[in-house]
Amino acid sequence: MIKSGFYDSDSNESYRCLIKAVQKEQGSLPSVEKHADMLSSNKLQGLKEKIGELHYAKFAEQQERRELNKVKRDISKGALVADSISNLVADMNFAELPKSKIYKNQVKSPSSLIICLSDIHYGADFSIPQNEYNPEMSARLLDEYAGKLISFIKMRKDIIHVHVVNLGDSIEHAQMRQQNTFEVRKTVSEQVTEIARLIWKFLARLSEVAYVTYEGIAGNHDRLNGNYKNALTGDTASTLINQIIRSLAEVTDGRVEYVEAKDYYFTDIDLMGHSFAFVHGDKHKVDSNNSVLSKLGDIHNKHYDAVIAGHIHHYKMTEVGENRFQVNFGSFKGIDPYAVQQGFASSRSQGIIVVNKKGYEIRRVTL
Ligand SMILES: [Mn+2]
Repeated sequence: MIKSGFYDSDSNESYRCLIKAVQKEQGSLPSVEKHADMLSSNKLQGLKEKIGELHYAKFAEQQERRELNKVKRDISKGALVADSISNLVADMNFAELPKSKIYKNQVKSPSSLIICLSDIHYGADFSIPQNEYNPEMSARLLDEYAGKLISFIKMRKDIIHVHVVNLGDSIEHAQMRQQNTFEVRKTVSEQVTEIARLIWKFLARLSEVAYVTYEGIAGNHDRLNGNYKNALTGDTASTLINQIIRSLAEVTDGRVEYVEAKDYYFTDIDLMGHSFAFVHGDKHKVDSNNSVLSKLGDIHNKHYDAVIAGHIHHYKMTEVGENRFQVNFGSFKGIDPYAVQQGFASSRSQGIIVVNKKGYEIRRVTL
């Protein structure tokens, strides 16, 4: 009745019977079968309406959830970086750091040193007959590497400016490959903040004996989204690490200087008439394609002396032109279960380039 527009119609039983009696007299009352049909189709209609309402409610809820997730994502992106950095800075006891004596305006290096950090894979945790590796070892090896470099710089006496270039894969990540989740310790955010702190310590130690600049590019393990097809360009651990180092460099004024890499995945350094290009090695197959050096030169309109990469976890140097090289430096991680499975073996190593006006020398440093 309400649906037919009679809002104030009576609804008592006698009234209903009266209407029925009139309908029967007029012959407008439906047969028993038709009546059953009507009932079921009314029910069906009612059901459809209910489902429609539910659908709508669900849709509205989905919309709301989508909005909420977007807000959550936006907040967490900013909050993660901000939290990581503020916790790190709050925890840092700057008084404990070695005093830095050399500042930018004093720099006139007879020779310069490029120090590469590659494939630290912080967070990897495994023990196999051939090798073991874990976060504590990453810290120890970074310390050892710093010690070797400091002795070398002190011995040379002609190196004042040190350029540190991080070639990527600073973290192991946690969701990259299904099969490696059991060889991983710590969450991605812990991996990022802890390795940033260790890299900072490494830079601070070097700043005892040289003026230090730092820049870093991303490797395949640095992608925050494990699936490379869904990965946003630059959404990487190395972007976070760079931000942390930049913030620390700003508050410690002159100890270490942060330099923005040319790109998330590429950088280059011009030094005393020589030019060096740096990539991780996953996108540019430095180890197997000898034309990478000249191609990078074409893209960046520059004559590069050498291209330096990491990625393959072993040292490899190929002369691709007259005194021009394609180089892969080794890893901190060393041989891992994946390498064993693939039949590769290699030791831990990193690499440096000593540059002066007369030339340059690429060296492997064992760890
Ligand atoms: Mn790697």
